[in-house]
Amino acid sequence: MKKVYFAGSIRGGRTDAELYKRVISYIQRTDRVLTKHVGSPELNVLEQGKDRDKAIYEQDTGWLRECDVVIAECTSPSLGVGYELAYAEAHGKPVHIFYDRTKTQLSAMLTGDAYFRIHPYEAEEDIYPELDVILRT
Ligand code: 6K6
Repeated sequence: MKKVYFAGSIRGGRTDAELYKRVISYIQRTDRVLTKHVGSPELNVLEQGKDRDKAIYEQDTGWLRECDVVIAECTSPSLGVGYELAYAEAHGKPVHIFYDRTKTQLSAMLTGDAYFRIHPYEAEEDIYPELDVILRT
C-alpha cells in the first residue's frame, strides 16, 4: 500500500474540487491518500492566518517527505501545487502530473523538467488506467 500525496488547487481556485474528490476516492480503493482534504468541497479556502498557514505548510511538507509518490492534478493552476512539485523533486519523490489538455496548457517549468512524468488527458476516464499503472509500480 503506497502513501500518496495528492496535490490540487485550493486557493488557486476550486473549479476542479469534485474531480479531485473522485480521483482521491479511486486511489483510496487500494492505497492511502495523506491529503484527503484537497478533495473536500466544504474546505474553507478563505480561512487564513499566519499561524494557521504555518501549520499547513509544516504538515504538508512533512507529508511530502513521508510519501511514496506525488500525484498532482494541474488543470487549475496553483502556486501551492507548483511549490509542492518542486519540493517533491528536491526530495527525490516520484512525481506524476495530470492535466486536461483540452482546457489548459501546462507551464513550461513543468513540461520542460524531464524529472516530472506528465500525463495529459482528454477525458476523466483516461486518468484511472494510468493511476492503476502508477500505483502498481
Ligand atoms: C482548511 C481546512 C482544511 O485545510 C484548510 C486550509 N488549507 C490547506 N490545507 C492543507 N493543504 C493546503 C491548504 N492550502 C493549500 N494546501 C496545499 O497546497 C495542498 O496540499 C494543495 O496541494 C496545495 C494548494 O495550494 P493553493 O496555492 O492552491 O492553495
